[in-house]
Amino acid sequence: MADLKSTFLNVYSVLKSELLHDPAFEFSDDSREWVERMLDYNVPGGKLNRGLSVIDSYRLLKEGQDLSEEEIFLASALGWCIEWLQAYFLVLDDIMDNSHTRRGQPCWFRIPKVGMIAVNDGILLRNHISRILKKHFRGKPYYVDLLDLFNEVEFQTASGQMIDLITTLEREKDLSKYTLSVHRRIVQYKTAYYSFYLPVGCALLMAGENLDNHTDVKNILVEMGTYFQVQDDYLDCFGDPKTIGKIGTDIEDFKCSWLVVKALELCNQEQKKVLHEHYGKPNPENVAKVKALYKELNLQEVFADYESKSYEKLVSSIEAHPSKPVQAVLKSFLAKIYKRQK
Ligand code: DMA
Ligand code: MG
Ligand code: MG
Ligand code: MG
Repeated sequence: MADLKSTFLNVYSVLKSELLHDPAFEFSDDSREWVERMLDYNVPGGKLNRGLSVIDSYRLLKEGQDLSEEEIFLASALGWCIEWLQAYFLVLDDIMDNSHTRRGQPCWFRIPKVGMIAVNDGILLRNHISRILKKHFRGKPYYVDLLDLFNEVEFQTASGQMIDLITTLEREKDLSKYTLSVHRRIVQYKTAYYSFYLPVGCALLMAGENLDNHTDVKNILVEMGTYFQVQDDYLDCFGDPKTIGKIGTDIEDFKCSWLVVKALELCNQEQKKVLHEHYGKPNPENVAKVKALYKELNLQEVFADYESKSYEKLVSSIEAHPSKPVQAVLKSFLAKIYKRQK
């Protein structure tokens, strides 16, 4: 495992170096240094779960056959494309969410020299994906499907971000529209497709599969991604910032978080007043009031219950899948996130 990760990180260095010498642009020393610093700051510092799982999944689909060096390199390159996509969305997400920290360091746009240059850096990160795919996959029979998959998933993610953002519009603050079905729609689009379906979709394409034959796999992964984002919402309030590497802003930002949806379901009239008064305000006193209410409503226990039920449901839908290698892919993914603290 440690070995896989170091192989994976070596591929990062190769891809970075290729991008820094991309013949389509005449780099100056300054611009090359900027891009290198921007990449090192934003791309490789996360858990790398999404990226590594492309290699894992591909290996499982190959049912124990030894992978060639080329196969490992290509699966790693696709893994990195997902990490690049993630970096692109996060750089912009942190601006829009007015966040402070990410992966244990200030958000990229918070660096004084960076500021709104971060917007263009996000666009560059997005373009790097196409550059990597073109360089390494243009000759492959699945190249068109790969481009199509990345485009489709990017569109779904951006649309998810859009509904996340427009439900929190300042002028229209209205908690009554925060329901489980609204929450589900947001998280399915903003998180599940790119975090769960995309890595497995990449592995399936590399293995020569047609994605149209795998909608059942997609449905299970979208379910898993929904569970993953509920964990993210939970950790935003109850996680340890040192462990998760970011300070939560969902309460301040009036987000349609799983916690506020559950709180609205469980609260009495008086408690509802507290929510209406304090949710979505920037002061620490307001945030503290909301957190106290969450504790009063026992949301930690409600979450623990949701977590074990989701796990059981996922396991049974995975076990109902006809293919053993596909089951192995899905189980390995689930094991990585069950009861995660970060
Ligand atoms: C993140 O949702 C979704 C994308 C596409 C980046 P979020 O704002 O809850 O993420 P985080 O908690 O990491 O800021
Ligand atoms: Mg955010
Ligand atoms: Mg966000
Ligand atoms: Mg979050």
